[in-house]
Amino acid sequence: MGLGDDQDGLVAALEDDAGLNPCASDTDGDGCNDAAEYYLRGCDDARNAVLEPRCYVNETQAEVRYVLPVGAGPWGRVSLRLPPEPQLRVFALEAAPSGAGARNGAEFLNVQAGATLRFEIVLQSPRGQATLTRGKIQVLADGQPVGAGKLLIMPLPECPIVI
Ligand SMILES: [Ca+2]
Ligand SMILES: [Ca+2]
Repeated sequence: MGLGDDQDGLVAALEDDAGLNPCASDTDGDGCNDAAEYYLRGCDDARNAVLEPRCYVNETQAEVRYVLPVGAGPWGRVSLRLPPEPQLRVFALEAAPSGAGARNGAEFLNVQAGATLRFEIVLQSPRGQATLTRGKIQVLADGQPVGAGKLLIMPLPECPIVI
């Protein structure tokens, strides 16, 4: 059983089972490749992150967006909790509307109700080390879970050997 021709990380038999196109890496064209659709059971949610390591790239990034509930908060700190993978790092990217939260490394401070927070997840040094991993992302507001998403780390594709 080999990989299909489309380099999406999913073998052709699984693509057939799931009704995905073995000749297109992103059958429905929504930006999530077919392996992510398959392993996450759908992948159009901004709270999901898919990390796809590439040959000769030391860092792979994915973005997670979360909208905090209206009618609660404000919160002192909002952060992401990821599965315990030592190579994963989180960075607070942006709070919207502007002034709805302050970036502070991996977390946001002074977050207003209804704010949309964008985080970046970085997989460092995936070369030769990334394996298929699925896990849960939790959004913590003042230490309490207020939301969840899914994380998929794709295995490293077969890379050409360079001497
Ligand atoms: Ca495919
Ligand atoms: Ca897709």
